[in-house]
Amino acid sequence: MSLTKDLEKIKKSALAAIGGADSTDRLEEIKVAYLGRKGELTAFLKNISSLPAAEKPKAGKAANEVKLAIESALAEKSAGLSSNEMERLLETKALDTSLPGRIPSVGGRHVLTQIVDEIVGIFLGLGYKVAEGPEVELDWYNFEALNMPPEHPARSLQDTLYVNAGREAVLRTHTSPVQVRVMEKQKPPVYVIAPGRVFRRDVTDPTHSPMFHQIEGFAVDRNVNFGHLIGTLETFIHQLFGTERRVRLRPHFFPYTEPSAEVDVSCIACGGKGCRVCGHNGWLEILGCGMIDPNVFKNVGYDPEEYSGFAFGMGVERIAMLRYGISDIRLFFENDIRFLRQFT
Ligand code: 2U9
Repeated sequence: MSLTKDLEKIKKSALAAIGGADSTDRLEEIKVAYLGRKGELTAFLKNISSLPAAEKPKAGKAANEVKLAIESALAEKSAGLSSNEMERLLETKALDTSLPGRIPSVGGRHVLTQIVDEIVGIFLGLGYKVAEGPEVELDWYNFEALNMPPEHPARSLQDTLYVNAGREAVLRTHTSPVQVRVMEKQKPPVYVIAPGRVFRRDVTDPTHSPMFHQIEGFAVDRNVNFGHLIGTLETFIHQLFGTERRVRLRPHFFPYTEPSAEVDVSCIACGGKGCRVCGHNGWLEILGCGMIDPNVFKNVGYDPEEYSGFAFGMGVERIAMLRYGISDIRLFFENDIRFLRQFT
């Protein structure tokens, strides 16, 4: 009899407490007080095992009924409190669910990075490897090894930014030193592409910047000839600008290649008819190239009787300017988001 009374008391006080709870936190406290590990009802349930066997089933059943009643009262009250609390929050915190969300801004690769990646991708497809090297170079790698002796005009003070008073160290004026370093370390065959920043003592204007980007490439193997060079560059130009482009070479001079040539592509804006982009002559100059001078091979310990090779170089900004009709190189480096966003 007293067991039933005890149970009734627990149920009554639990339901009263639940009824009076004014927050979900309070409700949680009540749940622990009755149904938790040290809760009142839990203690009662534990006691059942010490009852005489005849009383156990009845007491167990009654206790379970009370447990179910408390649980359902808790659930009902909890649902009510939660929606009240949400309403209160909506009122007090003035959450405006009609306000449009902020669109996260997505970054993108710089237009020059995109061009470099594209060009490098084409040469990776042709079996070339990528090499990089230091931007501060020794005179040997930037000039001397490339067949540019001390009095050569290409290293005049106007062109080169020297790093120390003794002029042994320079900011590299091209990425060719990367290839000299590759040849020093590796025996042919080598097929390498070298992208990177280069520096020249130029006054900034719409087509000149003291820092710009180059991609150079070279191939050294047995029996490499000028035909391989032309075939490689034509394949590259067709992939970059489209197979409808024509390619022409004009003789030129570079200290590190012999023979040398400049390479033109039929105008990518007018197709060769003549327009403002190509200066009304139908062609755009985009590359320099040639067969690597035997003196360069001797400087890195390659036997020019055994090996031959070709090299080529291009300015990344120039290619981007032609492709997108950009008339001022400085736009690439000002980081004006309105300019950059056009290319992402
Ligand atoms: C080695 C031997 C030869 C790289 C070459 C050019 C021709 C070239 C210019 C294009 C526009 C530089 O950015 S630019 O001003 N480059 O015309 N570059 S052949 O010749 C090499 C390189 C490395 C060992």
